[in-house]
Amino acid sequence: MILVTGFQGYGGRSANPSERVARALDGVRIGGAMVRGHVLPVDFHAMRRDLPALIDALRPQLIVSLGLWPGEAMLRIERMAANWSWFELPDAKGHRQNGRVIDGGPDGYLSSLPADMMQAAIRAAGLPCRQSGSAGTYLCNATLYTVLHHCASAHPGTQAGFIHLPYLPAQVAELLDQIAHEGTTEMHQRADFASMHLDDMVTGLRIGLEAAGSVADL
Ligand code: PCA
Repeated sequence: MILVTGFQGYGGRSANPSERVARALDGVRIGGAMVRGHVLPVDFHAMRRDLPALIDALRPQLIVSLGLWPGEAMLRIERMAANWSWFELPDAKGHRQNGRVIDGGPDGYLSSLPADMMQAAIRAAGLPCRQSGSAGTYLCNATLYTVLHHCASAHPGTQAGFIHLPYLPAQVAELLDQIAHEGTTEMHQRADFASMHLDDMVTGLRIGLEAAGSVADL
């Protein structure tokens, strides 16, 4: 089975595309495997506690976690996770993790997804996709680190990684209204207005999972 995780909304945003995509992919069949979509709260301690337990319970062959990266213009496959958090925003419980994701863990992990293949397949379908060398210092990086750390010790055969998503178009429309209403920032000061339609995100993810699944031999 394939585990796809998404996050609830955070930072005052009405929605999180990663939640919508994880729900849309739940129950989809990729190769011989079924996708299980799971939505996590934006809560550092809950993620650290619940995600390894979920992986132990489901024993997926492939894990792709998803999150929003405001301003990103395309599907963005993360290549690495750092054992460092610097939460600019408090999480849903008001916690700001500033320091290690896991005390005593290695400084970093590389994603075990076949990122080049996934990127090529997604682009061949006419959808924009790139790779990135940093998942940031907020909960998405902590999530990727936690998954890779857990798989390294408990599930060494599991392929795991993270894909950041752009805003949904409706979120940018809302943001534009909000900025105009506040009247404190000029449009040209902002660089976070890129968006992608939900259907394109879901199609891109499905194609990426098919490419990864062919390597994982699902
Ligand atoms: N994006 C945040 C955390 C939750 C989400 O969807 C991040 O990039 O860390």
